[in-house]
Amino acid sequence: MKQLRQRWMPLLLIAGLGLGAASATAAPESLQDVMKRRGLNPQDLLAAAKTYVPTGKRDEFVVFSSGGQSGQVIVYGIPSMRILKYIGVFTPEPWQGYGFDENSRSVLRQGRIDGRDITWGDTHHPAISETNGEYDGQFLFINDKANPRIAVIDLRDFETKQIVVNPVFKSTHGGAFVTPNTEYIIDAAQYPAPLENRKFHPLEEMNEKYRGGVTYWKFDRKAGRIDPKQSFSIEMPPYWQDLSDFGKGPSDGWSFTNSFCSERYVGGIEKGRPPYEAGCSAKDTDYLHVVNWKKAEQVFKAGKTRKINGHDVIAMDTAVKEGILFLIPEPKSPHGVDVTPDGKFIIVAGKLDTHASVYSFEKIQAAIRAGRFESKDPYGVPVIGMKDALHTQVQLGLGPLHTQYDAKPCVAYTSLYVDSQVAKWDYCAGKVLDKISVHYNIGHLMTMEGDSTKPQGRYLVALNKLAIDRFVPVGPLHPQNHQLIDISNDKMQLLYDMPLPLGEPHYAVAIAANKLKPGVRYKVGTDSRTDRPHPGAVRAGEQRIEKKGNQVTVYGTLIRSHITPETIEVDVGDEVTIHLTNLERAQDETHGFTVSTYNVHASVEPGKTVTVKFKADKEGVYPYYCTEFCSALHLEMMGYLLVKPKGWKPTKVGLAKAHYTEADYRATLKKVADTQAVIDSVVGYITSVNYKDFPDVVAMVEDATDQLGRIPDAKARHEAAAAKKDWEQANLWAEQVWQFQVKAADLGLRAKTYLEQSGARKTR
Ligand code: K7E
Ligand code: CUA
Repeated sequence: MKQLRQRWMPLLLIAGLGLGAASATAAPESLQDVMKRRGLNPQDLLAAAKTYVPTGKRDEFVVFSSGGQSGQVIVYGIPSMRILKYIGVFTPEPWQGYGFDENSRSVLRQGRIDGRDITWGDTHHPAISETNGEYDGQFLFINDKANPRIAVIDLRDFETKQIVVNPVFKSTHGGAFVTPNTEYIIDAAQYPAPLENRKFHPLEEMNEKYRGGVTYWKFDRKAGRIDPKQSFSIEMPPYWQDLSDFGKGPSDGWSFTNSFCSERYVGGIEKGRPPYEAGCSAKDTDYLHVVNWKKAEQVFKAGKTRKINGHDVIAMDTAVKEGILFLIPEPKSPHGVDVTPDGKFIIVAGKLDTHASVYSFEKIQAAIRAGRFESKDPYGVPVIGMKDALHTQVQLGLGPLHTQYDAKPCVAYTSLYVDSQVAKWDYCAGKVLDKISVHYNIGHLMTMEGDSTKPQGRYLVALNKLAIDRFVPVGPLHPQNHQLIDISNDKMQLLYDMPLPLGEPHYAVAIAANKLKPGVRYKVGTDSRTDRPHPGAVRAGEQRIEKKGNQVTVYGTLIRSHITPETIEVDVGDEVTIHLTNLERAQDETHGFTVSTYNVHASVEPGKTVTVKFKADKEGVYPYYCTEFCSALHLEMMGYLLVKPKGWKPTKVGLAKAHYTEADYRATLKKVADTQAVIDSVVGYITSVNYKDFPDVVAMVEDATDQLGRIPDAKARHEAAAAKKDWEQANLWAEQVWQFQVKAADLGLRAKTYLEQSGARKTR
């Protein structure tokens, strides 16, 4: 430190800083100093201490947030609110190669509608797979409202594996929510439309020809995919179905979907009619749809369905006849419907009502069993009286939307959109416990594992629609604002504001971090989008280029810091397919791959095989290279695609020579010997401790051994060249030996650091 100060002193003097100033700033600030300088109060410090995660430490919870209009999923940690990842889902994501390599493009292609690529999504509700009602950390689902689709993300590698298109709806909103054992994922329609594809009916036929409904997507957990053939929908009246939730515990086997605009109002301000917003909120109540999905499943399996667009739909009259579908009035223009963790109650909040309504599952069942219905709706669906189904109603404030649950029994949190508040209340006793203001206009809110049977409490995130004055201005489009709130005490405490600049995240789910067990590498040669061996995978030494007619297929590999092959020669007009396998085993040793101006990109994590494909329709010379800074020689990890014009003949043979001398060769040998000494000392250290207890280190050691194993061949070549006094060849092959050493040493040093930081113990 003293030495450093002495070295910098002349510079400080030149910069015009006197000695006095230098020594004043050199004294470390105390906590009091920092508080004073930054204007922080003790409450701020407490909040900071509750969210700060020191370097080397990790978050307790992981959040999967909808990426809104970005069509992606945002992953961040709690309590730090640090962003960990964006997962490409409905939208191409270049870093992950999503949409720029063939394997991920095949996932995006599943999301085509009417033969059209749809490369954006309006993501709303993520859901984590559950086992016995608890989050199991295996899969994540998320819906696209605009283009009615659901995606499956595997949490073993955080990659999107499947997109399914809803066959009967034109927009969906009430998904994704899962059954307690993830047999089904629900998605409900939003805006009614004719169910038959490409069928026109005028708005005047809204009541007769337009329909809503609910889809139950069957999830095959073993395959890790939705099975569309085992999935079905229930036709519903053209009320605008909205959010949904599945029952659990006593209410397992049932699902709940609310609705708005049960007026079935048709606007048309152009024709002098009052607008949708007026007509759709005229009545005091809308309908909660109560569905016996276990019975619906039997009806579907018994074949009592109608095929619409090739998909099984249980018709409304069948649903009524079989006792599958019931309605209950709910006040007014409701939004959220959330089943309590014990499965006994269903809480509905009406946007235009100040109450939250707590429906009792037991009372609903009693009414159904007794055949006690107050009426039928225009489609013959039995309507249970509101008072026959209500447990209680609690006045919370203006614009209640969504409800989440605490670890403490009976405690719920409801977002108040108009009041910009979160209300903490007791749904058993029916009273408000606390309120906190948020900034501003909260939509969803989320507690830790809050959709499961075992909410973890602790923290709540308010997903606010407006950020207005919270952040440094960045133009008229503001970031979103996720506010972290401590709910572990009686009074809620606001801890942190996080700007999210990637679309409007409608909803988010949080899981205990220790439940996630993602892998760090693939089995060599895996197609990560199908989880199967990739047919284009090769091992070291099997690389080749095949040409059949105008089809050129490259079977290549990637390993620090080398792309095999280094040259790809094709004729203009050839169709080029490049399969690339990353042979690395070391953690985080990802290589990227792109070819200049052909709009392809791949992210090739350890063990993965990825394919890029393009038509070489422009003659010329196109460098390809690795796009991840993967080693000291990353910039050299490149090659050339040569696209030769028609009828091209070589005119010059052999490459330019650099003319190295014997002295150069001797100098390189010296460098090789010095590097070997470094390697020997690192190897000495690693083998002196229990490194075999650390799988990550074992992987690095394997990779390093691979690199060292390639030295004897290069060594034989430089020695043979030296014997013939071909100093050019001798020097270059000696350089190659050094390249292998450098890569091995890099791995060895990383392994050593890892072991030292992980407290490895001496074994000899
Ligand atoms: Cu924006 Cu759940 Cu789609 Cu409410 S939804 S806010
Ligand atoms: Cu591989 Cu850079």
